[in-house]
Amino acid sequence: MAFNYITAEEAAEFIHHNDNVGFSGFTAAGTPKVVTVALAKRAEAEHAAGRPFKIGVYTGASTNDYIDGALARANAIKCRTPYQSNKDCRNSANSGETSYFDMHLSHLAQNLRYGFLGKVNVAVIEATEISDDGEILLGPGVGVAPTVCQLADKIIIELNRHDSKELRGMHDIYQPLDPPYRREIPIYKPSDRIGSPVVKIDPRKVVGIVETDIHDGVKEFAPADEVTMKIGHNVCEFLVSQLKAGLIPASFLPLQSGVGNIANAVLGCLGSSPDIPAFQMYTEVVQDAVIELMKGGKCTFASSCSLTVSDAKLEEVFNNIKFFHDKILLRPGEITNNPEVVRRLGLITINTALEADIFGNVNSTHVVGTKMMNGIGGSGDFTRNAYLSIFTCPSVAKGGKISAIVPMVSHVDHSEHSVSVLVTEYGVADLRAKSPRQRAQAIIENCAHPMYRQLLWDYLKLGKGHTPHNLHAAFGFHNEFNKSGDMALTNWADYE
Ligand code: 0RQ
Repeated sequence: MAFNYITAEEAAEFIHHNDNVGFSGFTAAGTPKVVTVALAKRAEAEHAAGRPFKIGVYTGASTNDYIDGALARANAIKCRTPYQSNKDCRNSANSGETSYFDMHLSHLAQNLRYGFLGKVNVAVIEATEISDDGEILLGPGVGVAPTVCQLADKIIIELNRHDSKELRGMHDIYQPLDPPYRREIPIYKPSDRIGSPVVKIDPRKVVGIVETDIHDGVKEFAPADEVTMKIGHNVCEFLVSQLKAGLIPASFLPLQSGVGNIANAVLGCLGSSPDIPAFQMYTEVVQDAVIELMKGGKCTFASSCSLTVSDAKLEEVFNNIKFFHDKILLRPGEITNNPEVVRRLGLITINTALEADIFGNVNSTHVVGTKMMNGIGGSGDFTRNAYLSIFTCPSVAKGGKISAIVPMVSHVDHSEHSVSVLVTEYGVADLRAKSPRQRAQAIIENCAHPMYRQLLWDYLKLGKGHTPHNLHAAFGFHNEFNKSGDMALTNWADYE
């Protein structure tokens, strides 16, 4: 079939007010880059003419400024899920302008298929290649692309000449059947290939192809600082102790690691530890540190939803494609984050908390209980089903005025039942087989910043019962921060 080659502006005309639009990619990797910018301009023009123009935005995870930034600034997002990390999109969610609903990443594809989120009208897909009979070779991020291609009436392709065709063979595209017909997902080790190297679509749905030549623009991470290095060492020492105690099999288990500076530093430390054996990863994001671990032989395989690596690292991967090609598989988020597979493979999961309470509940999303930061992302998919779920965070934020260890979290993403281990730069609290009082002791002693320890001990004295909370004082730290801007000034006498 001969496709229509069109401009981004022409492509944007296929998207109407109130449409739900699904996008390819995961983080910035493999995410469309020009149609949404044209769409944002169109929305601005419609608004200027006094007409409404907003769309629903469904993606694999966070995107790039071309989607979340451009559309949020144009006030063109009606609803948004499952995850974002863009300043303008965050502001739009926090002001209530955008209806953002924060969702486990593994749920999105099936919730779309079940019809829970309404009709998907249009899919905008970044492709490296498309064949006449509708086989799409995706770029370095998969996300929810196969599902939105299946569900949408219209498909717009951004054919990105920048992506290397060497990616062929690195994707593993598989969609499970829906209940009551679903079977097990036959992944028994991270490298098991179960699907197709391409997304197969009905070519008649393609309304146009827009050619681009733009890189993903993933930024390099900040070099690890003293705090992130200490967190990395603490995680590493803990895992070594577990190996020595026989609580992790000697051959080790596959790792999942979140994104960000802390995750990067933790991976770096695992890589340089002679006591950690070579391992595989079953994760959602391959970031720069994983490429380094592969080069050093420490990470032998990674199953991921994206190659979210800096431009220089991606270049390096393509320049050494013979080495990397059989060490990476890129799959849909529904598979990379699938609870069934996570539980079967026995993952060691490492994610980041904004705050944790002294009983082990974790808040990954809400600043002081109300303001959305990014979203739960894949952290819940992995944490709830892990062999060993670890959370890391610096003990304080904002120069010490915020303690990351609080009496009660101001929002719960991961409950005490799913969190096995908490790690800060001060140490490790192993929460397994501990009562709430014992957990509080471990967390205050090992993880809290010294300047907050006495305040936390004093809080415990105010509580009663199995989980010794004092509901009057439980948000004392947060109340004090809202009042004076410094949690350290909390005075429990105010609550007696
Ligand atoms: O703010 O940048 O203004 O200084 O939060 O904190 O310590 O740099 O850590 O970048 O890893 O982000 C939880 C948000 C951590 C992230 C979160 C402030 C702090 C700083 C960032 P500044 P750090 P990170 C895989 C798994 C959920 C999704 C997930 C996240 C900023 O890891 O979104 O895990 N996780 N996905 O100063 C107020 C506190 C704070 C605080 C830190 N208690 N109160 N502000 N900050 N603690 C990925 C995917 O799903 C794709």
